[in-house]
Amino acid sequence: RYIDQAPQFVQLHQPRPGASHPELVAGLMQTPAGISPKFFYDALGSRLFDAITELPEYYPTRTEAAVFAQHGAGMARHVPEGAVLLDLGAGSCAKAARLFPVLRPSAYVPVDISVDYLRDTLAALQQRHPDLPMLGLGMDFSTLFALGADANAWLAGRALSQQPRVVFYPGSSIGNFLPDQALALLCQAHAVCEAGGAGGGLLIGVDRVKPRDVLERAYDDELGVTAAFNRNLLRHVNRLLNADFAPAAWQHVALFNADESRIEMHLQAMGTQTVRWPGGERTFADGERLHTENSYKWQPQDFAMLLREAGFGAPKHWTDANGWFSVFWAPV
Ligand code: AVJ
Repeated sequence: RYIDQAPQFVQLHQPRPGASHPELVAGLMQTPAGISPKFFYDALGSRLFDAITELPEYYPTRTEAAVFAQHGAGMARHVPEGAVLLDLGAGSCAKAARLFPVLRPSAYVPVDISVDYLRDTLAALQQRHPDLPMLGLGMDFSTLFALGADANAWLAGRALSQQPRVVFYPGSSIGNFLPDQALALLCQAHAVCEAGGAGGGLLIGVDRVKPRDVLERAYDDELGVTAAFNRNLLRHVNRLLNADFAPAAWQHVALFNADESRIEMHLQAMGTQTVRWPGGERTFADGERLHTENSYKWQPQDFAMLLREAGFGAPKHWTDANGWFSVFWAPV
């Protein structure tokens, strides 16, 4: 067969150079300063993240894959076939693609903020699955309710509105959110599932509390890929704001904050650093830190409670032999 089929694609929102970025500037002006981790994912940042997942120290991706490999059959007894599969933070779309044979989705709707990267990976995936309707959504899914009009019209046009909806949120990306924000996002995911046919739910990967040295090594690898990923944020900010961060003058810091149960990543100024952009500037003292990411590590019983609070039914739970990473199925 000769097929030249492009997936449908809706670009709802993307951080653009030249636009004003009040949220970004406000974070830079605060003390301590902070930048949202969503700004990691320009085209290079998405690729650096993919490289991180190959590192020996970065256990989450391969541990989660092992949980899916070992318990896939058990999961398939709960997760409905023929669902509309919504993939949050799809990135390379590889994890969802591995579920296609098991879940036989009726449509695939990946959502990612890194629009250009998603467009490329999705086009390749559509070639391999020419009969599976695919709709890419380029958006920041912390505003998931915006799934609304575009996606709903697209589903209605294919008579898929009444299929069950499975929200797939792997990789412990939920860890980027403060517990309150995580709850808000799960509530939105619940609303999205509830709007579809019966049997839907949320399939989500969550990283767990474990010994500090394992955690800190995973976020400060020997090759320095995570350090490059962290500093690349400054290159992205330079482009977005027309700012003049010198990435080489910032040291990568990753530490486990046990009180908050989260890995924190920071960039620490080596020497006094003044950063300028049209309309503003900020001076950082030697050793001052810019907070770039939280990655929460959950206890499974606490996460199960969060799912119930968000409105889901009693969750199913699978883990690996070490109890390092959990996958939950939370039915609507
Ligand atoms: C994509 C948010 C799950 O927190 O482990 C990896 C991002 N940051 N190494 C994580 C990340 C540094 C990752 N998430």
